[in-house]
Amino acid sequence: MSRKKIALIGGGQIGGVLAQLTAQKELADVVLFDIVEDLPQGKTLDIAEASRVDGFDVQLRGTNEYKDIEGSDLVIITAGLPRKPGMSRDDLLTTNAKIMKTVAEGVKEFAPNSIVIIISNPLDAMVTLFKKVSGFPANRVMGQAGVLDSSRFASFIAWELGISVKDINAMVLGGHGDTMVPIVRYSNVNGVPVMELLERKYNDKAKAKEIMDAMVQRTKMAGGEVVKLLKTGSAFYSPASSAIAMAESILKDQKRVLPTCALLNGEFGVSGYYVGVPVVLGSNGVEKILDFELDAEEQAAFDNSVNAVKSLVEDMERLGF
Ligand code: TXD
Repeated sequence: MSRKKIALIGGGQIGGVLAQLTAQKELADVVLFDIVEDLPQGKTLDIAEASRVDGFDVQLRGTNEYKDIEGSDLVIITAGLPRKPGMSRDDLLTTNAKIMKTVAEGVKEFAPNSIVIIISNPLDAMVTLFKKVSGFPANRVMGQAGVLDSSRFASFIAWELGISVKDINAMVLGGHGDTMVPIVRYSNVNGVPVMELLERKYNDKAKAKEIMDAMVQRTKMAGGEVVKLLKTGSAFYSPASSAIAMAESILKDQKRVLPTCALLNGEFGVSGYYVGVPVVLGSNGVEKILDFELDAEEQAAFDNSVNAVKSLVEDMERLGF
């Protein structure tokens, strides 16, 4: 059996870590594409030269030409610019939409059978645009946000309880923005409800709620918290790890259930929009969306998040995309 092939479009901060993790896990051969000359070639050479130390046997190649992504099973897209001082949301939307359009055209031409995971921001709009331009079926176009947002939420819960993060189950649904919806009701430590543990820890229901509300708020603002510390860019280790978890489930047909930005067709009461929901990821990409009943408060928060996604998509259409 020949090795799988991953194309990484965008060789910046996240793209570099994606290449390294793919190699270290021996998931697939890697082609790292960027429009900046020599950058992807330099990064892949650097990573490849650690192959003896790390003990991996995959090929790594940097390129500035789309034809090199030919035959890719999976494509992960990070191409795009982060917001700079003085740039409006519309400015960023226009710039990144232009980039995403050219990327979608390149992927459509040279990797027409690939499964695609998009990471570029504004996420929900970029996934929508890629789908529109490529014409790929919905099961092959998805976005990464929920794995990261959920991992952040789980980390905060683990730190608060002083318990291994491995045993925390916490899920964040909705769009990738301030309106995302951490699902508190089902957060648990190997089945034990987190809220009950907090109530016992503080022996006070109101205090437990206050602590949970703060963790929910921190989860929603977690991207900004990292940006503020880094000053020159946004989070890149954790977004890369999150996309790799999705990639691994797809390439190895693990059928893991991961929160994924997927096109809804009636699930959670929504049709025709990309929103974060629990998804079974396997060799066919988005194989199934796991719909379940939200309570009134969760549904209201989810609908609010969907409205934010809708207005983002409308803004993009208004700008001509
Ligand atoms: O969870 C999530 N979805 C996210 C998303 C979490 C954090 C950051 N997220 C977004 O990912 C972020 O707002 C950006 O839109 C992307 C990529 O973040 P990264 O930190 O990797 O950005 P960089 O370092 O600026 O890298 C972007 C690269 C850079 O090397 C550019 O030269 C390249 O994109 N680029 C292009 N590549 C290919 N094709 C075109 N047209 C192109 N234009 C720029």
